[in-house]
This record gives sequence, C-alpha cells and structure tokens, in this order.
Amino acid sequence: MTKPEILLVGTMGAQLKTDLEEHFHVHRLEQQTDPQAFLAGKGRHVRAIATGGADQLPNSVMDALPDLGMISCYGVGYDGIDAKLAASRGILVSHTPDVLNDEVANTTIALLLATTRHVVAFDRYVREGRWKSEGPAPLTRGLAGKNVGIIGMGRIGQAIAEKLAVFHCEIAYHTRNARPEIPMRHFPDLVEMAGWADILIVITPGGASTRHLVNRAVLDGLGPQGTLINVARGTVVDEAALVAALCEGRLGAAGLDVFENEPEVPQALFAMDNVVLLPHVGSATVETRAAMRKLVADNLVSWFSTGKALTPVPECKHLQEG
Ligand code: NAP
Ligand code: 8YV
Repeated sequence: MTKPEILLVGTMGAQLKTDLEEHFHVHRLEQQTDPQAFLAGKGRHVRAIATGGADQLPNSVMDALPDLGMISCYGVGYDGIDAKLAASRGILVSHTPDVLNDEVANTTIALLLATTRHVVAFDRYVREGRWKSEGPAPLTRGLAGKNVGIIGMGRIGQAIAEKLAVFHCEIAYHTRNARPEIPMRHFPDLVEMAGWADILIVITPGGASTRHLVNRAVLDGLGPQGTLINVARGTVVDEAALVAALCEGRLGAAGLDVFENEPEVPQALFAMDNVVLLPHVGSATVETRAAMRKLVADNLVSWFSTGKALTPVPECKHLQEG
C-alpha cells in the first residue's frame, strides 16, 4: 500500500523525519531545491503537515496545499500556526501537551537556580583563574522565603509550582481566569503581582494575546532586586524594555530560554553576568523529545485512520466532535 504524503516544515531535527517515514512518505520543504515549485507541483498530493512549536508556518504554505487536512505540531505551543484559519478551512491542528511538562519545569528550576546563584558567572570566575587571584566570589541570595509569581498556571505552570514547593517560597500566579481549585493566591493584575514578587516566571502561550504582557511597568514593578525567568515565548516579554531595564539597573537579573527573534539574541545581554541565556531547550532531553515525536506521529496516524487526532488544539476540537 502506498504511504500517505506529508510535508515537514521548519527546524525540527532529522530524527522526526526518520520516525515519520515509518508511516508516511515524507517531504521536507526546506530540503527542496525550489520550495515554491514543490508546493505548486507535488503539493497537491500532500494531506498533512508536521511542523515545530517554535517555527512559523506561513499561511501561504496552507494556501498552496489543496488537500491539506491536518497539521501536527511538534510542541505544545502552536503560536506559529494560524489555528483559527486552519479550523475555518476544516484543517485539524494537533499539538504535544503534557508529555513535556516535567522537563520544561526542570529546565525552569535549573534556569532559576543558575540565575539567582550566579552559576554561569561563577563557573567563568573559576575558569578565568579569578578565584585564585581575587579570592572568594561574592554572596548571592537564596530562594527560601522569596515571593515567586508565576505568569500562566496551566499544565506547565502547575508543574513548576509543584517543583518550587521544596524551596519554601511563597508562590502566587497571574492568569486571566482565577482557578479556585488551585490553593495559591491569584493576582488578576500583573503589575500588582510584579510589585509583590521577588521572582517572576513566565509560562503562558505566545501569540497576539500575550504579546509584550511583560512590559516596562511589569519590569519596574519587579525592580532592581527582582529576577525574571522566561520559558514561554520571547514575544511575551518586551525584549527592548527588558534589555533597557537590565542596562539601567532597574531589573536585577534574567534567565531566558526564549527570545523575540530566535535564534537572534540581543548582543547587549552577552556581556551581562546577571543574565543566563539558553537556546530554547525547555523540553530538549532525549526522553522528552522522543515522547513528543511519538505524539506527533500518533496524532497523524490516528487522523489518517479515524479522522480524529489524539490531542487537538482547542480551536479545532469542534472539528472532531460528534
Ligand atoms: P496551558 O496549559 O494552555 O496554560 C497556559 C496558561 O497561560 C493558562 O494558565 C492561561 O490561563 C494562561 N494565559 C493564557 N493567556 C494569558 C494571558 N493573556 N494573560 C495571562 N495568562 C494567560 O499551556 P502549557 O501547556 O502550560 O504551555 C504554556 C506555554 O509554554 C506553551 O504555549 C509554550 O509557548 C511554552 N513552552 C515553552 C517551552 C520551551 O521550550 N521553553 C516548552 C514547552 C512550552 P488563562 O487562560 O486563564 O489566562
Ligand atoms: C520545543 C516548545 O522547543 O513545546 C513547545 O511549545 O517550545 C518546545 O517544546 C519546540 O516545540 C520544538 O519545535
């Protein structure tokens, strides 16, 4: 039997293609000598797309595929896909929730500790011989008793809060809707929470509704002793305002896994010892990425065999009801 044709779009590693080839005839858009010619010609045979959570899927690619019925996103965040447009065309979008909660929460804790305890700067201090020449490194501040505000209290936000509990911090959260079943203080006003917090952790979705949610007023509320950790999407933080706040000493420190224009990172951050930079590796362990790849494939296999995905995004759930 001939395998259905699917298209890979974006920066995902080679293993995803290998895994999907077990079930599908896989084309990779970026590997085509002339992607436009491919879309105009062979595009008519493509029934589904697999793309990355950190990638942007141009609407023009959707437009070019007349038989497209499904987009399987390798990531829980799908802000790079116009899911409303897809749904309006009857195209089902799925993503990879839950399988990465634990690892993204681990990365958040690692980034938080690295930032507040100056792990990266102190590693440099040792390697550069400064321990020997300058003596003991300066003291840092601990977590116990600190106020931590989590922006976003969904699947990953809750996993972060659970892991944070062992550090004896006071935890509160900001979301648009309070969750009475969660035994933590809810701040409807983000600036107010920033004024209360010593540390803010950002873990909302990206996209238009959260763009620059963390703006100058929030950063100033957090203040010169405050620490910002962003593991959500670069767009949630006004990056220019963040750089200015760090340069002017209005914000204490930042730990960043995500950036507004990845893989571009503002040059000004490179020289700052109070900033820890990661290359969007929140979910990037061998085990978690294997689970994500499996869910990408399982969603596609399920849709091809039953017309339903296992983990559709909320905008598309109605397409498979009934
Ligand atoms: P989720 O379960 O859908 O939770 C999202 C949370 O954000 C909810 O509590 C939601 O509450 C809140 N939220 C949404 N819009 C908001 C707004 N405008 N203002 C304030 N709060 C808002 O999502 P999840 O599975 O936890 O994933 C969260 C995000 O993490 C993903 O979308 C992705 O962008 C990011 N992520 C990053 C990495 C990484 O590698 N760094 C890995 C995985 C995920 P309300 O709706 O009540 O506001
Ligand atoms: C991945 C992510 O880096 O799940 C998400 O939303 O940002 C990460 O897990 C990404 O999806 C890989 O493309």
